Amino acid sequence: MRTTFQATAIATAIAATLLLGAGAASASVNLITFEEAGLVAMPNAQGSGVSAGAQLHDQFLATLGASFSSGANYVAVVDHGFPLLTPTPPNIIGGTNANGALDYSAVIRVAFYDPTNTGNQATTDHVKVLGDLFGAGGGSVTMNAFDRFGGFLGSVTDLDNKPLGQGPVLELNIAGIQSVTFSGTSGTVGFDNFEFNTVRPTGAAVPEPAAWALMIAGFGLTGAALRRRRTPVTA
Ligand SMILES: [Ca+2]
Ligand SMILES: [Ca+2]
Repeated sequence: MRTTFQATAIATAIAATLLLGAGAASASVNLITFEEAGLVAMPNAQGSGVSAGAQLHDQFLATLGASFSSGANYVAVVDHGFPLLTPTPPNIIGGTNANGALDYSAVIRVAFYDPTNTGNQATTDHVKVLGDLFGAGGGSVTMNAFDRFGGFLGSVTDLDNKPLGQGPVLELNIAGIQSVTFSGTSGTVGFDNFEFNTVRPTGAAVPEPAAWALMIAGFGLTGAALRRRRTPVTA
C-alpha cells in the first residue's frame, strides 16, 4: 500500500515537472540584418544627426523581444556606403551620443524582454554579432553579456584586421543573458547581423495555476510519504 502511494506521488511530481517543461518554447535563432522593412539607413558620417527613420530602439521588441539603445535612447541605422560590398549588406548599426548624433565610439546595448509582455525581462543563451571596424587601420571589437541583475556573465574580444564589410563574428553561448553591449577601439565601428536564440521570459518558470496546483500536490504527497518513511520504528 505504502509503495503504491509513494509511486503515485512521485509519478504525479514527475508529470507536473514534464508539464512545466512542455510549456517552454523551444529555441530557434533570430537574425536581424538591419535591412528589415521600415528601417531607413542614414549616411555614415560621424557626428551626423540621426533622422527619425534611422533611429532603432524598440522596433523588434514586440516581435523578437530585443530593444536597442546607446547614448541617445536609440542606435543609428547606417548605410556604410558600399552597396555592392559582401558579405555584409549595406546597413549596419552605430552608437549615438547624448545629443542624438551618430557616434561610433558610443557603446551599443541590446536588452531582451518578453515580446508578449514587454515590461518583463527575458533572457537568451546565444548571441552573435559581426563587428566591423570600417575606418582605416585595425583594432578590436568586444561584446559583453550581463544577466538580469546586471551581473557580468562573459566577454569576447577579437581583432579586426580585415577591410570594410568584414570583421570578426563575436559569439557568446551562456545561459541567462539579459543584455549585451558592443564596442570597438576604432573611431568608426559598426555592427551587423545580430543573432540570438529566441528569448525566454524570466518569469517563464512561473507555470499556470493548474500546473502549480498539480506540482504542489505531487511534492506534498512525496513529502508526506518520505516523512512517514522516516518515522522511527518502535520495537
Ligand atoms: Ca546589414
Ligand atoms: Ca573591418
